[in-house]
Amino acid sequence: MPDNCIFCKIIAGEIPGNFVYQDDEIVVVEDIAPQAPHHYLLLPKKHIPTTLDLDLEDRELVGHIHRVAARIARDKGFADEGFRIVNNCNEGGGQVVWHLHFHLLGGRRMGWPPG
Ligand code: DGP
Repeated sequence: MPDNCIFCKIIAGEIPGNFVYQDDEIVVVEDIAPQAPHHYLLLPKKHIPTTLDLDLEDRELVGHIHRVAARIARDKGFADEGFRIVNNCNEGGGQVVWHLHFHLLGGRRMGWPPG
């Protein structure tokens, strides 16, 4: 685990996070700066810096993340109205934390195109 990775520290319980789900592969926490009434971060426990660093062996992990996102949207009651799953990749894509994560946003109408 890299010393300076804030998401690795949340996963390890070294800094606090509001966990809504976890299993052997991933954790889901509330985003510290929510951009929608529901805003969760889906984090693989494995440290992967960006989408560009995904290996063939991570195929199931990424699928699992999306299935868990759908389950959370259903469980929290905002699946039917619609939601968004976002991955920001690299600085130009809006990424500020270098540990792969997917945003799950819901509870309001989403605009398009995104900023
Ligand atoms: P991105 O721009 O895609 O790298 O998104 C990073 C997100 O991480 C951003 O929405 C804010 C969130 N975030 C940053 N620091 C923390 C933290 O310490 N705890 C939690 N829960 N979220 C954080």
